[in-house]
Amino acid sequence: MSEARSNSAPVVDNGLTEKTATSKTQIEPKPTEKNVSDVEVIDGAKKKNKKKKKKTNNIKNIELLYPDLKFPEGEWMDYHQDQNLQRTTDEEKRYLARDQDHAERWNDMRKGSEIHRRVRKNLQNKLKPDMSLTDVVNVVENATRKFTGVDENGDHKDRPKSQGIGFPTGVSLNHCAAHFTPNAGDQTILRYEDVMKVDIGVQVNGYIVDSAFTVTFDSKYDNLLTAVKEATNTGVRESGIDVRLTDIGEAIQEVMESYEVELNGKTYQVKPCRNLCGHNIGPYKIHGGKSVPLVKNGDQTKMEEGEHFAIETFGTTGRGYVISGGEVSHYAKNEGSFPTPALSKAKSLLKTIDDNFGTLPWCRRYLDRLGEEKYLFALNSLVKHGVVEEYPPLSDIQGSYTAQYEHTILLHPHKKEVVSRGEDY
Ligand SMILES: [Co+2]
Repeated sequence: MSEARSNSAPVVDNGLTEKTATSKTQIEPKPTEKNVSDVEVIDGAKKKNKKKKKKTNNIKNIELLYPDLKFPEGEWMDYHQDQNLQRTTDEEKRYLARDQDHAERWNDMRKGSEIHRRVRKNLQNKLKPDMSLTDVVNVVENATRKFTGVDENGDHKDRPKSQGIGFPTGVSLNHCAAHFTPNAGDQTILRYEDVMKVDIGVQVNGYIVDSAFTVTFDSKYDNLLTAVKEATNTGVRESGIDVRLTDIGEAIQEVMESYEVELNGKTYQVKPCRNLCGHNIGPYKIHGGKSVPLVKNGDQTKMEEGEHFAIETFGTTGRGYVISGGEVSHYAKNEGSFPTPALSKAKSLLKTIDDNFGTLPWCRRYLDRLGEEKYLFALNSLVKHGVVEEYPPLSDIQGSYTAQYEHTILLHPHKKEVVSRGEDY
């Protein structure tokens, strides 16, 4: 998810990176017969062959695949900043002991990240032009529910907040940069020429892994994607304990703006979306209060030991500034205590929200599947009273193209861990 900011107040986040020269989030269109899917029947043509069956069985509670419940570590990176050098040398042992205090939390983050990698790989194997966005998000979310064991038959189905989907799956197209997910009845189709940001969240005990990538079928967008991937990797590289947020933004901006993309005979310098930000993440809170800018903005706030950040960047061929608009799908309950809603429908809706999401973000589709009906009036009343916050889609100008990459990083005392890193990005 991303954090958008008006002139004063930070709002949303987003970002990602790349590991190997071969990693590719650009999806080659594949013939339908090769798209044997694991969880979802995409186009109704269900194939009952052995290959499909085998794959299907791989999407199950991930605890069955890691019986010792120790999940793989992410990519380790040294702190290269001057003030962090001693952290990798003489004081390392002391720091390691301190790090052990958070061992369970790190393991939860690694579990969420391993699920994230598997969920996105499963999706990448299935994506093709002419899928509906509803099918795209169902592939992601059904796999997430299975891997976390909160699906209808899962081991953790009675504790919906213990783990599962971290926030609504973003599938924002073209000039829309963030916070689009289909509502019921949405007919939007993914086209060959689209640029789709896929933003996926997985949470374990409230620790949210927030990581996103961009999908294109047409290679004309390659430079745009490379610019953003490199900008996010730069943000990851520049992050560290005691590093000022403005300095990270400055480094991101420099890399992003060093790229150009030629589209339909016109050359664009890639611009960062200057009012979108990365963010730290708190337990059950996608936006922890600190914003990592994509430009030099003068924010002297520092990153701190033990914090957990989503480093995300957005590049655009538009004006580099997003505005909110369009039908809302994303919501989250605000923190704090509120008087019991007067409206009985609002009261029962709030109970559903408290029981299933707490302060995690959610979307209308999740209410639908919980059996809520005709809730829009009540929902809007909760929004009006400040109990629930709505997060509308965020878009640059019509006709522009935006891309996003995002990784979640952990600031351990001695090193940082790019916990969501995969072979793909
Ligand atoms: Co984010």
